[in-house]
Amino acid sequence: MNIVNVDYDGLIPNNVGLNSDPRVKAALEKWHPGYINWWHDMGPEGFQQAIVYLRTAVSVDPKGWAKFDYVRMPEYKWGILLAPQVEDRKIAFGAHKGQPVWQEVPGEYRAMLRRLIVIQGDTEPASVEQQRYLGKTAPSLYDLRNLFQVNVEEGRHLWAMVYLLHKYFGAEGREEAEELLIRRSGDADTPRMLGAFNEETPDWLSFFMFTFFTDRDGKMQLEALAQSGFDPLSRTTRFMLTEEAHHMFVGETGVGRVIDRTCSEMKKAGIDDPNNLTAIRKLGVIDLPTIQRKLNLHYSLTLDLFGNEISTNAANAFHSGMKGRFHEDKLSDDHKLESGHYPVLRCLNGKIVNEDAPALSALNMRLRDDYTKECVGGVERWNKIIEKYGISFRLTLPHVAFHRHIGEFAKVKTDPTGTIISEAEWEKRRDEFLPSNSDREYIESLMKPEREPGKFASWISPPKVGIDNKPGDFEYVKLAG
Ligand code: BYC
Repeated sequence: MNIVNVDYDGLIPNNVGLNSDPRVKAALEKWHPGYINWWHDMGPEGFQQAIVYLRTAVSVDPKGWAKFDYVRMPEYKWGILLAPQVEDRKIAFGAHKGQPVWQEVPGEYRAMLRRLIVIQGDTEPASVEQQRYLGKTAPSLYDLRNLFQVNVEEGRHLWAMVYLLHKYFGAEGREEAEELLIRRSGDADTPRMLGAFNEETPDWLSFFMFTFFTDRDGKMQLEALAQSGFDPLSRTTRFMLTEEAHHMFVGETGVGRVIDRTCSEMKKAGIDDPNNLTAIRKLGVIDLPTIQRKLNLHYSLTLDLFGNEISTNAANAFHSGMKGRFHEDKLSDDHKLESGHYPVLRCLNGKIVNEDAPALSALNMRLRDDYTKECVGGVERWNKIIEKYGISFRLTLPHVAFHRHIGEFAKVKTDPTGTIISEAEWEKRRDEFLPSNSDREYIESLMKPEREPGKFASWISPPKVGIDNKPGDFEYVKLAG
């Protein structure tokens, strides 16, 4: 088997030698029709026949792993791809540090590992479900194509987790794989597992915020799983990270292009005051305060995905060698964390205070801090766009205590600066902090599809370069009929 090149002949492209693993091959082939049914039912609505210029992974060689071509989405080649095995790899952290990595599931960690894989797997189809109506209002064919690229790759990430379940978890794994096709984002009876994946993605600004903020949680979690001492999980997630980078690019440049259009139209119209919403909205662009409110919403929803600040689950996952820290291999401590502390923001006696917690229990917090650092970088790049136009407005991340549903701060209400406020004040000021109904209605009024190659909706600037270096008027999606 050539690990770098993918076997493309069968139903399921792969570099895991499926042909010589008849049990897993048969199980996956049995799962396949259910997946295709799910894609037809819950995938992008109204575009199953469209021909889309998509990237497909054909190798795991970092120098050239993808090819671009026109594909009908249900015919996309969803494959199983693991990054090459690192010879003599050792467990890098936790109680088993220094021992060879596991190629099979260690019995005592089976339940924990299964839970991590199932949670990871559950988020992938959830995001496709959340985004399924967006195609109808895409601001350009370029953006439509990017949406579909993200969607098919989230589908592939589901395959990645389902492979692990089928290969390593026997009958239980098969059951979990079935369940992954049954839960539905936002469903009252069978919701997706994590909160943010049951929220709506009602418009394109939300989509861009989601791919900036929530896909970045995906990146951080995948980075932590890529450190895993269970080698197949490490290799799977390492390759997933290659694809994930584009999703965050779509988010960051998407929000950046919205900001750019707003600022340039304000300048053209001679409007300096970013809070003059009436005048700005007449220009058919999204005002900066509304962008800030959307940012507040998506950042706070995503912070919930890091779990509780103090978590024995997280401590156990680390101690067992199943889930590491961000860039574990680049950190220079003992990688065991049996002693030592980490500062954790807590809510004690109605006050937000910084308290040292045992480092092992504070791992969710630590990953969340690493995440926030990356978010700050992106927000600063957005601010540079605003500065370029000389408009006096700065986007900021809200305080981590703001609008939380999981962890320390779920029990209090704060404003975006982290000042604790009463329920009554929260109710009164909510629309200052988070998108209001009128913000939503306004944004919705802008969501008119633009289907002509090279044209863009009024509220978003064109990208600087095309996908795969294609020219500005390239027909990224050939619509059926
Ligand atoms: N919603 O001990 P705790 C992505 C539950 S995104 C609902 O703090 P832990 C993507 C928790 O399950 C990345 N429930 O939990 C992005 C636990 O319940 P049980 C997805 C929540 O384990 C965009 C209880 O509360 N991958 O890839 O330390 C598009 C106690 O909590 C939530 C992963 O998350 C919540 N937000 O931390 C597509 C990696 N938070 O078991 C894809 C795998 C906590 O006591 N998951 N709970 O009933 C994990 O590592 C961890 O499970 C979590 C939670 C970080 C999620």
